[in-house]
Amino acid sequence: MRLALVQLYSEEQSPTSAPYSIEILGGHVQANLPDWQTQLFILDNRNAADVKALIDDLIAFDAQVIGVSMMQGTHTVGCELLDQIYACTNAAKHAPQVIIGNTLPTYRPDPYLERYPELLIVRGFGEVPLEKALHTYADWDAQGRPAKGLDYASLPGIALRRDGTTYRTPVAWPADYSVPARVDTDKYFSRIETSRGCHFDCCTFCTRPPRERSQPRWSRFSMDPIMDAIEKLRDQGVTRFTFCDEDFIGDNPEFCFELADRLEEMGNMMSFSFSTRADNIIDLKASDAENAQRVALLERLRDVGLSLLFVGCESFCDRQLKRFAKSVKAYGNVRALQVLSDLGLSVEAGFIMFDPFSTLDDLFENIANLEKYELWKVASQTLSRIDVQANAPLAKWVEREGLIGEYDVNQMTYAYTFKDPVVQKIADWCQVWKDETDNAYRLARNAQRMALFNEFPNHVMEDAKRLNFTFVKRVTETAAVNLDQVPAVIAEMRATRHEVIDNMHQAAHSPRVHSHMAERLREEIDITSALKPLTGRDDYALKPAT
Ligand code: B12
Ligand code: SF4
Repeated sequence: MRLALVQLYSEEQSPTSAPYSIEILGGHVQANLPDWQTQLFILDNRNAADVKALIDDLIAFDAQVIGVSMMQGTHTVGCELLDQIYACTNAAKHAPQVIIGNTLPTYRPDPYLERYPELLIVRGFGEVPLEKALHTYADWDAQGRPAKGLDYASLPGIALRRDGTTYRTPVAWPADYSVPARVDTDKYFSRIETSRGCHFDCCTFCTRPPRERSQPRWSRFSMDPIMDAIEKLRDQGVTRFTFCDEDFIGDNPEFCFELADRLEEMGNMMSFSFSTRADNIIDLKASDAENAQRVALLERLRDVGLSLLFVGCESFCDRQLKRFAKSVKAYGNVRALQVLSDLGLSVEAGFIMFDPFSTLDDLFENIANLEKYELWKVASQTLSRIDVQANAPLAKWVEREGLIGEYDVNQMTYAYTFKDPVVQKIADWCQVWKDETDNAYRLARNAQRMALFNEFPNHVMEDAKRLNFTFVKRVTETAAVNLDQVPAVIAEMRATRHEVIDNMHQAAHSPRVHSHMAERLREEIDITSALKPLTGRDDYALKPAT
């Protein structure tokens, strides 16, 4: 039996971002269904010719089941692929069963089921539903080749369409971690997980996996398969990886202490990063003893290879944090970043300047804190606006306030207008500036992340961050007094930014990043520079002044 798993990419994902959804599913099938031969395929829509080439590969492999992973940004390329798969195989007596999963079909299955009625959709975690679907397929196959449109309705974690009605079953949590089947550890930056879900489960802008009331918010995998996955990477010569858990520390730091012990026993020479929230570093509501334990954990992890932390701060303004329901205060975010700095750990802080309800006072508060504590140096970006994602509580709120705009099927987000018209103008100016500079910024930032901030010209990113922060600060200060003076400020800033952009390009080219990955970043620069010229737009004065 043959299973093909395809990972789709869009411009949003770095070309070095691992095809981890299919790596983990491939690993799971290999471990649990030895009768199935699994092959992993990549379709990167930066190269239009790939769809035809992939169809040829799939036909040559003669897959009985084709699984396609459709994360945000991949709707268009995904439909192109599905159209071609069905066009090629519909006439066949035994067409392959196509299964799609990941964010887009999980939250919005109907458009896909309407267009492709024989499709099976997996909602949320894929391990259990895919395994059961393959069992079901194989059982039917044993009784003679299966007919089209098998009935998978009793499987967990799926959506399918019968007689014009969509049926959904509850998401299925995997029993344990499956050691991923890696595609190419030289080309892609490897990911590992220790848990699924998020025990905080509170933020209004976040789309969490669909879950029943009776289901857990967060669950930790067991230690052994995680260590197996790490050892396998080490044996392949990998020196850096990231734990991509949504909530790595979760509500059992004890596990992380044990993980540190196991890494030490292994004689770990690899460095790693992970993401967490500020209150998992310092919780202002907790006792000193509890906080001392948090710091001790970070020290322990640092000593066994932790080099970089992503902290989801999101804001340094209490009113905005309340809107985001982060249940963290601005000062809590600041303290957490100070603690990490004292520990000598590199940090990137998630930060979102604009949301639909931002006021000028909110912007000034964020700007003041970014400046006072020099947080602009660690903020991932200071020009960003929040994504209003389908199915997130924020989307309903924005809709209720009459601010919601068009739905983007690719990104699974809604356009929106800002409640305050001056903030709208500032956010639009920042967006134009970001569009012009973001290509270089994202490439260099990805390179810096992959280097885990070591052996990388970090001063280049600091210059870029200073430039962006100065931009948003000056535009906000000027707009608050006189909107008409903003275009002159922008023109002045544009005249000074070339060197910073050139340096980012050079940094992303840096051979110090990682030879193969740097090569792929170079390709990305060449492709995207051709598509989107970095400079040359002159419409600042026109755009937000309506
Ligand atoms: C690495 C990462 C990124 C990277 C790479 C993106 C990628 N997906 O490769 C980058 C930095 C580009 C990124 C960007 C963004 N990200 Co991100 N990212 C992650 C992160 C940390 C890890 C992803 C991962 O490897 N997950 C683990 C794997 C195993 O899960 P999975 O891919 O979902 O696969 C499982 C299922 O979906 C399913 N499945 C998937 N494919 C298939 C296929 C088949 C056939 C089947 C049967 C099943 C199946 O089975 C898999 C195993 O259970 C997650 C957090 C997390 N832990 O998930 C956030 C996360 C996915 N990101 C998120 C968001 C919001 C974003 C951004 C929108 C942020 C922003 N505002 O810019 C952008 C979107 C950019 C885009 N258009 O893609 C959200 C998504 C929320 C949602 N809507 O579901 C997450 C969950 C974080 C969060 N809680 O907010 N991200
Ligand atoms: S944003 Fe992070 S902390 Fe908040 S609910 Fe989502 S995963 Fe959890």
